[in-house]
Amino acid sequence: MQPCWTLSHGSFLAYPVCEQKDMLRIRVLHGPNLNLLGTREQSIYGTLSLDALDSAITNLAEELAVEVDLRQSNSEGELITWIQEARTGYDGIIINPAAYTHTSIAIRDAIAAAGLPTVEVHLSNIHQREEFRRRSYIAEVSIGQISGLGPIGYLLALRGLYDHLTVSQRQKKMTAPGASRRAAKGTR
Ligand code: CA2
Repeated sequence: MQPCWTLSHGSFLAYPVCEQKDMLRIRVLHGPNLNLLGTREQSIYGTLSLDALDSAITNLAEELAVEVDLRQSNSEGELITWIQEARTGYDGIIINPAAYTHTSIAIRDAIAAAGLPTVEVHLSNIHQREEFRRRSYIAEVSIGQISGLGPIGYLLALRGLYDHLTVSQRQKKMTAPGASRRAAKGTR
């Protein structure tokens, strides 16, 4: 891993502050009842357990050199706290809010307030099921929604969010003062 450095007291001292400062950090949140994955309702939600799903997400994250923080809660308040906390230290959120998708203005407000690019994921196709599942309070505050593709949906969400974040980082660098001068000189 590349070390990264920070300058302290002008340029006299340089400390290694983290293994890789530019490493993206993504929080992955699973909502209520998703801890039961693989144990019941397999015809709708499949046979994969939550642990196996989290391992697949972790493996892809390692491949992309992204740090992921994976959490599940049955409590709306806990999910909201984790979204609020993500504001400091995280670059984006992947969330399957489960049934709160269709009811929680509070989760929607927390995502809007966090201001982080968020991808909404559903294992099942919420648009093909009961009428009440078609309404998502989360979609309007998300950069995208993946629904109906099963566990692969989380992996696509990670790839999509990674792409979104790296493109936006590249664009920020390009528009930063002096960027065109540095680009012309071939320096970073
Ligand atoms: O399809 C999805 O991922 C959902 O978010 C799952 C929620 C449902 O309320 C949403 O409409 C769509 C339900 C999660 C319940 O998960 C279970 C898993 C195994 C057994 C029982 C429930």
